[in-house]
Amino acid sequence: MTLRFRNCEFVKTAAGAEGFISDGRPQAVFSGRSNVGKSSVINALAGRRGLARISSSPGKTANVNYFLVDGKAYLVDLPGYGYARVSDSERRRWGSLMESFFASPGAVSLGVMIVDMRHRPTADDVTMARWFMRTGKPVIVVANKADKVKRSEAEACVAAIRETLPFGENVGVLPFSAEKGTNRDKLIAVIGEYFC
Ligand SMILES: Nc1nc2c(ncn2[C@@H]2O[C@H](COP(=O)(O)OP(=O)(O)OP(=O)(O)O)[C@@H](O)[C@H]2O)c(=O)[nH]1
Ligand SMILES: [Mg+2]
Repeated sequence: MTLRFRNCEFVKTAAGAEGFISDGRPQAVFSGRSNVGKSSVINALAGRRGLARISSSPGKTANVNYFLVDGKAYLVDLPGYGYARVSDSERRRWGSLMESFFASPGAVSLGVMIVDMRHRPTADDVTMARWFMRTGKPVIVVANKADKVKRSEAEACVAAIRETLPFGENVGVLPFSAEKGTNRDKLIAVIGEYFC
Protein backbone atom coordinates (compact mmCIF):
# COMPACT_ATOMS: atom_id res chain seq x y z
CA MET A 1 0.00 0.00 0.00
CA THR A 2 1.44 3.38 -0.95
CA LEU A 3 0.93 5.93 1.76
CA ARG A 4 1.97 9.47 0.95
CA PHE A 5 1.05 10.98 4.27
CA ARG A 6 -0.50 13.89 2.39
CA ASN A 7 -3.56 14.04 4.55
CA CYS A 8 -3.42 13.02 8.20
CA GLU A 9 -6.33 13.73 10.45
CA PHE A 10 -7.21 13.09 14.05
CA VAL A 11 -10.16 10.72 14.24
CA LYS A 12 -10.89 9.93 17.86
CA THR A 13 -9.73 9.18 21.37
CA ALA A 14 -10.70 5.89 22.97
CA ALA A 15 -10.70 5.40 26.73
CA GLY A 16 -11.81 1.76 26.58
CA ALA A 17 -12.76 -1.19 24.37
CA GLU A 18 -16.03 0.39 23.22
CA GLY A 19 -14.03 3.15 21.55
CA PHE A 20 -11.50 1.03 19.66
CA ILE A 21 -11.67 1.18 15.87
CA SER A 22 -11.92 -1.99 13.83
CA ASP A 23 -13.14 -1.11 10.35
CA GLY A 24 -10.80 -3.23 8.23
CA ARG A 25 -8.24 -0.50 7.57
CA PRO A 26 -4.70 -1.45 8.65
CA GLN A 27 -3.43 0.01 11.93
CA ALA A 28 0.16 0.92 12.81
CA VAL A 29 0.36 0.95 16.58
CA PHE A 30 2.92 3.24 18.25
CA SER A 31 4.06 2.36 21.73
CA GLY A 32 6.92 3.33 24.00
CA ARG A 33 7.86 4.85 27.32
CA SER A 34 6.37 8.15 28.41
CA ASN A 35 8.21 11.05 26.86
CA VAL A 36 10.09 8.93 24.31
CA GLY A 37 8.43 10.87 21.52
CA LYS A 38 5.53 8.73 20.24
CA SER A 39 3.33 11.73 19.53
CA SER A 40 6.29 13.61 18.02
CA VAL A 41 7.07 10.73 15.66
CA ILE A 42 3.43 10.72 14.50
CA ASN A 43 3.59 14.48 13.93
CA ALA A 44 6.86 14.12 12.02
CA LEU A 45 5.31 11.50 9.74
CA ALA A 46 2.26 13.68 9.22
CA GLY A 47 4.37 16.77 8.65
CA ARG A 48 2.12 18.56 11.13
CA ARG A 49 3.43 19.75 14.43
CA GLY A 50 0.14 20.11 16.22
CA LEU A 51 -1.59 16.89 15.15
CA ALA A 52 -0.79 14.71 18.17
CA ARG A 53 -0.37 16.52 21.44
CA ILE A 54 3.22 16.83 22.64
CA SER A 55 4.37 17.64 26.11
CA SER A 56 7.63 18.10 27.95
CA SER A 57 6.02 16.55 31.03
CA PRO A 58 5.56 12.77 30.68
CA GLY A 59 2.27 10.91 30.76
CA LYS A 60 0.24 13.36 28.71
CA THR A 61 -1.30 10.83 26.33
CA ALA A 62 -3.52 8.77 28.64
CA ASN A 63 -5.88 7.26 26.09
CA VAL A 64 -5.67 5.59 22.69
CA ASN A 65 -5.62 8.16 19.87
CA TYR A 66 -6.40 7.36 16.24
CA PHE A 67 -5.13 9.26 13.20
CA LEU A 68 -6.25 8.47 9.66
CA VAL A 69 -3.63 8.65 6.88
CA ASP A 70 -4.76 9.42 3.33
CA GLY A 71 -8.13 7.87 4.20
CA LYS A 72 -6.47 4.44 4.03
CA ALA A 73 -4.77 3.45 7.28
CA TYR A 74 -4.58 4.39 10.95
CA LEU A 75 -1.72 5.47 13.13
CA VAL A 76 -2.57 4.58 16.71
CA ASP A 77 -0.88 6.50 19.53
CA LEU A 78 -0.90 4.41 22.73
CA PRO A 79 -0.43 5.95 26.17
CA GLY A 80 3.17 5.78 27.40
CA TYR A 81 4.41 3.64 30.26
CA GLY A 82 7.25 3.52 32.73
CA TYR A 83 6.86 6.96 34.25
CA ALA A 84 7.66 6.69 37.94
CA ARG A 85 5.37 9.42 39.19
CA VAL A 86 1.99 7.98 38.29
CA SER A 87 -0.44 6.70 40.90
CA ASP A 88 -1.21 3.01 41.36
CA SER A 89 -4.71 3.54 40.05
CA GLU A 90 -3.41 5.20 36.87
CA ARG A 91 -0.98 2.33 36.39
CA ARG A 92 -3.78 -0.22 36.80
CA ARG A 93 -5.91 1.73 34.35
CA TRP A 94 -3.05 1.67 31.82
CA GLY A 95 -2.71 -2.12 32.28
CA SER A 96 -6.37 -2.86 31.73
CA LEU A 97 -6.59 -0.47 28.77
CA MET A 98 -3.64 -2.27 27.13
CA GLU A 99 -5.09 -5.72 27.91
CA SER A 100 -8.32 -4.85 26.21
CA PHE A 101 -6.56 -3.09 23.33
CA PHE A 102 -4.30 -6.03 22.50
CA ALA A 103 -7.21 -8.47 22.89
CA SER A 104 -9.34 -6.53 20.45
CA PRO A 105 -9.56 -8.10 16.98
CA GLY A 106 -7.81 -6.14 14.23
CA ALA A 107 -6.19 -3.79 16.73
CA VAL A 108 -2.65 -4.25 15.43
CA SER A 109 -1.48 -4.68 11.83
CA LEU A 110 2.04 -3.40 12.49
CA GLY A 111 3.77 -2.67 15.79
CA VAL A 112 5.93 0.44 15.94
CA MET A 113 7.99 0.14 19.09
CA ILE A 114 9.58 3.46 19.94
CA VAL A 115 12.65 3.58 22.16
CA ASP A 116 15.10 6.33 23.08
CA MET A 117 18.20 5.81 20.97
CA ARG A 118 20.43 7.09 23.81
CA HIS A 119 19.41 4.47 26.35
CA ARG A 120 19.31 0.73 26.67
CA PRO A 121 15.64 -0.37 26.63
CA THR A 122 14.11 -0.92 30.08
CA ALA A 123 12.32 -3.93 31.56
CA ASP A 124 9.05 -2.15 30.71
CA ASP A 125 10.16 -1.91 27.08
CA VAL A 126 10.84 -5.65 27.06
CA THR A 127 7.34 -6.27 28.46
CA MET A 128 5.84 -4.07 25.72
CA ALA A 129 7.91 -5.89 23.10
CA ARG A 130 6.34 -9.16 24.25
CA TRP A 131 2.81 -7.70 23.90
CA PHE A 132 3.70 -6.92 20.29
CA MET A 133 5.25 -10.35 19.72
CA ARG A 134 2.09 -12.06 20.94
CA THR A 135 0.08 -10.36 18.18
CA GLY A 136 2.09 -12.32 15.60
CA LYS A 137 2.20 -9.16 13.46
CA PRO A 138 5.32 -7.50 12.06
CA VAL A 139 7.18 -5.00 14.22
CA ILE A 140 9.64 -2.21 13.56
CA VAL A 141 11.75 -0.58 16.27
CA VAL A 142 12.16 3.18 15.95
CA ALA A 143 15.18 4.54 17.85
CA ASN A 144 14.00 8.12 18.36
CA LYS A 145 16.02 11.18 19.43
CA ALA A 146 18.87 10.15 17.12
CA ASP A 147 19.78 13.85 16.97
CA LYS A 148 21.05 13.49 20.55
CA VAL A 149 23.48 10.69 19.66
CA LYS A 150 26.97 11.28 18.32
CA ARG A 151 27.59 9.72 14.95
CA SER A 152 30.45 7.69 16.40
CA GLU A 153 28.13 6.18 19.01
CA ALA A 154 25.18 5.38 16.78
CA GLU A 155 26.19 1.84 15.94
CA ALA A 156 26.75 0.85 19.57
CA CYS A 157 23.38 2.35 20.53
CA VAL A 158 21.56 0.32 17.89
CA ALA A 159 23.44 -2.82 18.99
CA ALA A 160 22.42 -2.28 22.63
CA ILE A 161 18.78 -1.89 21.59
CA ARG A 162 18.91 -5.06 19.47
CA GLU A 163 20.56 -7.00 22.26
CA THR A 164 18.05 -5.97 24.92
CA LEU A 165 14.75 -6.30 23.09
CA PRO A 166 13.59 -9.89 22.53
CA PHE A 167 12.63 -9.54 18.85
CA GLY A 168 15.59 -11.27 17.19
CA GLU A 169 17.35 -10.69 13.90
CA ASN A 170 14.39 -10.15 11.62
CA VAL A 171 13.10 -6.99 13.23
CA GLY A 172 14.66 -3.76 12.00
CA VAL A 173 15.92 -0.96 14.26
CA LEU A 174 15.61 2.40 12.53
CA PRO A 175 17.43 5.44 13.95
CA PHE A 176 14.97 8.34 13.78
CA SER A 177 14.65 11.95 14.81
CA ALA A 178 11.20 13.43 15.13
CA GLU A 179 12.92 16.75 15.73
CA LYS A 180 15.04 16.74 12.56
CA GLY A 181 12.92 14.47 10.38
CA THR A 182 15.75 11.94 10.03
CA ASN A 183 14.55 8.77 8.27
CA ARG A 184 10.99 10.05 7.97
CA ASP A 185 10.77 8.83 4.37
CA LYS A 186 12.19 5.45 5.32
CA LEU A 187 9.64 4.91 8.09
CA ILE A 188 6.83 5.96 5.76
CA ALA A 189 8.06 3.41 3.21
CA VAL A 190 8.31 0.66 5.82
CA ILE A 191 4.78 1.28 7.10
CA GLY A 192 3.42 1.19 3.54
CA GLU A 193 5.32 -2.02 2.74
CA TYR A 194 3.96 -3.87 5.75
CA PHE A 195 0.43 -2.85 4.84
CA CYS A 196 0.37 -4.28 1.33
N1 LIG B 1 15.77 16.09 20.68
C1 LIG B 1 14.64 15.46 20.40
N2 LIG B 1 13.56 15.64 21.19
C2 LIG B 1 12.43 14.97 20.88
C3 LIG B 1 12.36 14.11 19.76
N3 LIG B 1 11.11 13.56 19.73
C4 LIG B 1 10.45 14.08 20.79
N4 LIG B 1 11.21 14.93 21.50
C5 LIG B 1 10.83 15.68 22.72
O1 LIG B 1 10.48 14.75 23.73
C6 LIG B 1 9.40 15.24 24.53
C7 LIG B 1 8.27 14.24 24.58
O2 LIG B 1 7.68 14.12 23.29
P1 LIG B 1 6.21 13.47 23.10
O3 LIG B 1 6.04 13.30 21.62
O4 LIG B 1 5.17 14.25 23.84
O5 LIG B 1 6.41 12.05 23.81
P2 LIG B 1 5.32 10.90 24.05
O6 LIG B 1 6.08 9.62 23.95
O7 LIG B 1 4.16 11.06 23.13
O8 LIG B 1 4.93 11.18 25.56
P3 LIG B 1 3.61 10.68 26.35
O9 LIG B 1 2.43 10.92 25.50
O10 LIG B 1 3.64 11.51 27.59
O11 LIG B 1 3.83 9.23 26.67
C8 LIG B 1 9.01 16.59 23.93
O12 LIG B 1 9.65 17.61 24.68
C9 LIG B 1 9.56 16.51 22.50
O13 LIG B 1 9.85 17.78 21.95
C10 LIG B 1 13.53 13.95 18.93
O14 LIG B 1 13.59 13.21 17.93
N5 LIG B 1 14.64 14.66 19.31
MG1 LIG C 1 2.16 11.29 23.55
